[in-house]
Amino acid sequence: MQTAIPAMMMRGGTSKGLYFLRTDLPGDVTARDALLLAAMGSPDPRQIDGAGGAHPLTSKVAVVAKSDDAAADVDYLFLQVVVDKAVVSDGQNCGNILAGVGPFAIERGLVPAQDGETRVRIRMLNTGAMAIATVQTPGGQVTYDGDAAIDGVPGTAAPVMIDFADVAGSSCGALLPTGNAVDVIEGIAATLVDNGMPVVILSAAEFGLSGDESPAELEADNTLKTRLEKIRFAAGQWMNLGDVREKTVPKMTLVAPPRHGGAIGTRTFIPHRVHEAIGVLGAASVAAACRIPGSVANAIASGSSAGALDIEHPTGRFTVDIDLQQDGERLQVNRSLLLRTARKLMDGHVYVPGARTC
Ligand code: NQM
Repeated sequence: MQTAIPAMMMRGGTSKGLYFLRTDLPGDVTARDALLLAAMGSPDPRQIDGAGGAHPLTSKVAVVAKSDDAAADVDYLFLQVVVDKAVVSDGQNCGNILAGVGPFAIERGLVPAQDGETRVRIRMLNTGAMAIATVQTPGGQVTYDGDAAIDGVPGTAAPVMIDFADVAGSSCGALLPTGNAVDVIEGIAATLVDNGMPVVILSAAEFGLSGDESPAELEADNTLKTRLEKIRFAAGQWMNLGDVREKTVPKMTLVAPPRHGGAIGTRTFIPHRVHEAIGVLGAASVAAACRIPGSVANAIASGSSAGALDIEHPTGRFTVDIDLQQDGERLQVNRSLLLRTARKLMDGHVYVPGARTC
């Protein structure tokens, strides 16, 4: 016997996952996680018996509900379903999957669509921070067609603008959790930053790399991975994240001078596979670091000191419009604005083995 659970599969930005209404999932977290593991086909490196795509970027879940917070329309909980372990983690947020939350919420009737575009105020439960997504809704219907292009996704689609007002320090308590623009860990200069995603920024040159290596080349470098993991464990403690051995944060971003006209080159370990592009909030954190005097990224970045920054990544660029102000010692990120697209891929039921018990 199988149990059918209503679900929508969407591409959100450069990621893909299943979107659920909270009311369609068990309230008990252990039962919910068991169901999600079965739905995605984890643990299994190929996720052959489920809907997951055998990579962290395609093994993601959004749980969406009407919000009881007057400042938000909907609540969004992001869950990372680990591909090869029986682990479901709420320990990080995901800005790419966030791009599909507005369209999904409108399609499921949680938010009324306007004629033209609809602003959806989203409370991101992983961190408590807010985002506003602007969804294209001509004639009061969500449209996925459009001419917005984002690197890492073929073709074009309708734009989803995402505006983050208050994400700095949302996981670590401060934009710079140690209070320093640079710390030295395992003999390597590192910037520990959280503008929505905890990220450790390191110069690729410190590891003898150009920063232009492919994800596959970096993933094949076991010595590099061992060194980065040692730095990550130490950085996790310094960033108020505790023991991060089983966590997917902090992300490890190697930076290098730009090669394609952008502000900075990046390669990001998330944290064990290398991102084919860069995460949304990961990019927002790197962009903030580019503007922080004395940081590892600031020393390498080129370009203007205000407005939009192009973060280069393995499949193109990611533009983040960032407003960071320094008031004496205090650094304040007023907003991080960026463009994503999303597309509904499937709407129906996902089937999991067995009868539903709760
Ligand atoms: O940083 C991958 C992704 C992400 C996260 C990861 C993300 C973000 O690209 O906001 O989007 O870093 O695990 O989906």
